[in-house]
Amino acid sequence: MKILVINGPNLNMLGIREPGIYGRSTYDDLCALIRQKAGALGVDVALFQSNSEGDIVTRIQQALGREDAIVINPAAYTHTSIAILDALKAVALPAAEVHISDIGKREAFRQVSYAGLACEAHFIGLGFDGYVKAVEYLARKYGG
Ligand code: CA2
Repeated sequence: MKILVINGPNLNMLGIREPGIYGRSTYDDLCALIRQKAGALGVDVALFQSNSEGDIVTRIQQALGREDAIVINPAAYTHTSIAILDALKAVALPAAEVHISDIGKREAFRQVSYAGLACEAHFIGLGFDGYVKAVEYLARKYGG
């Protein structure tokens, strides 16, 4: 099974600023954690991070025929991007939404998740463990 993990804008800055909200570990640490857990589950992972909405839409489209499921943290685009929602609906692959912080307990503008409407599972406020749980969920449900 192949899972695409998508991270949106500014998540490449993890560990560099705002450690109070997002922790001290870096984006490279996150990638290593996901690779290690996926390896243990016998799952192939592709890791993609972009600061650009269009590039995220394009990568979601490219998942058709390439990956079997998607884990996505669209970061700030969560709350604004109907284009990412439409791309997830268009490819219709099983998808899980992840947020490091608990967006339900933050500002009012973070209370809407457009991308989440196309996701069947949500791992919110669990830190990096949310990605591990999302990969586990998709591997258990859809893995060979
Ligand atoms: O909690 C999450 O995972 C978020 O998706 C993170 C986004 C935020 O806009 C969402 O509302 C919730 C922000 C990612 C920015 O990451 C940074 C990392 C280090 C320093 C500054 C920002």
